[in-house]
Amino acid sequence: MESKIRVFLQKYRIEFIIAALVALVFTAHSRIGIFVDKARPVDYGVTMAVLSLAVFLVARISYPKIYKFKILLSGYVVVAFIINFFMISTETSVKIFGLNFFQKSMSIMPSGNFAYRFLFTILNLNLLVIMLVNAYVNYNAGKHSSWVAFALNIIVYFTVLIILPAHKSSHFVKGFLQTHLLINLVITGLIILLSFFNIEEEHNYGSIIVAVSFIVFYCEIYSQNLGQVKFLLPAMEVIIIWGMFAHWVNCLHHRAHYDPLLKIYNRQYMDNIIRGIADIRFGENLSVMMCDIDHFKKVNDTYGHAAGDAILFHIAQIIRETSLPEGIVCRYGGEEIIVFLRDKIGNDAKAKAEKIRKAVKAAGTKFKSKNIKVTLSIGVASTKEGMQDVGRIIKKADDCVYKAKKSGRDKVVAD
Ligand code: GH3
Ligand code: MG
Ligand code: MG
Repeated sequence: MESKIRVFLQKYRIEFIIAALVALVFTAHSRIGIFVDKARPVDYGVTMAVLSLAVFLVARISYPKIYKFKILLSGYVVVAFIINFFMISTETSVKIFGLNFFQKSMSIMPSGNFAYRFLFTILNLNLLVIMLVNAYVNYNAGKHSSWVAFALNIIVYFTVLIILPAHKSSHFVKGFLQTHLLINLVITGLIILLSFFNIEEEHNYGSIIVAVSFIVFYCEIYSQNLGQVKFLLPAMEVIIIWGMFAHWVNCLHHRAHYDPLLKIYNRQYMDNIIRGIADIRFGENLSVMMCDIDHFKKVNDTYGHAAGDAILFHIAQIIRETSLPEGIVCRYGGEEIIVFLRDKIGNDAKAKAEKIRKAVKAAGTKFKSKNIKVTLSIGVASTKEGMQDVGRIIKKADDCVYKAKKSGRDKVVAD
């Protein structure tokens, strides 16, 4: 149990959340809010502009290098939020089409800071979307949707502000102000919950979003205290920039260990695991599953090598997803994939292998309007002696695959 918690804390990047909490406690218990509120608007504006530009640039520059849609999207929505914030908090009114609507008086309404509360709630909602979107999207699709999200954030926000007449009496405003706390509680709660999943494959970008959501939540509740909010916004941006960089470095580090076709760990990383120099800790109880696609040569011959590649990628993803959270998945050779299972031995490991076999059998890979199905043969071997015994169980799992093939394929054989 204790080692499980340790493993979890290693993976879960708690430092971002601690940083956010420190910023919140400091803000709540110091007079920093009053101090910031008295700062010259120009100084504050310049600070925020520089930080926002940095958020935008880190998001933009990292994207072609690591293809992380979530980073790009978070950069864009945060900058859109900052633009919105300055539009409603600026002292001077801005005339657009002869209308004076971007002025401070607009946001300080008798209805209890609707404009600010609504703005923070939208940002929180954006963070939830970032948690939910697919991490792997097409390069251009990712670029375009980030711009769309950016524009939507500004357009939707001001549309709501402009079309809501006499804010105080509007049903929407009333309803929102009655439920805003609950809404944000649910959103932040969901973000925390979602951050516990897919920790490894995301290098836990989720914990960064949780940290930001805490700050957003606080700002939403205490939005009437503009000085505190104004102090927390740059703090939030610093956390985001730090998080993006940490994520970027992590991705580059992992890239060296990834198979470019299958998007799982490569053989070199498997060797690192075996030699105990990978950043993964296994306990005493450990299993190995060796997966080999059945009659894959025939698939290549029938549908072509490109179809074979697409299937191989898809099968690797199924194995990776089904192996979570205990399984570490590496490409062993051509169409052979090895899974290291932490804390699962004997029948538990065999059950996991069965789950993988069934998932692969049930799924088909779409390729040029064809739905191609394949099956897996899996060999499983376990040990209670940890990594020092791994060489022996890999050999055993390999022998088990051979037995599975001989006895008709589409089977799990355990030692
Ligand atoms: P079985 O395992 O059921 O005995 O039959 P098999 O046809 O799968 O036999 P084997 O495992 O010996 O063959 C592996 C084949 O996988 C050979 C090769 O054409 C194919 N293969 C290996 N790597 C790749 C790859 O990266 N892409 C594609 N398309 N095919 C690959
Ligand atoms: Mg093979
Ligand atoms: Mg095969």
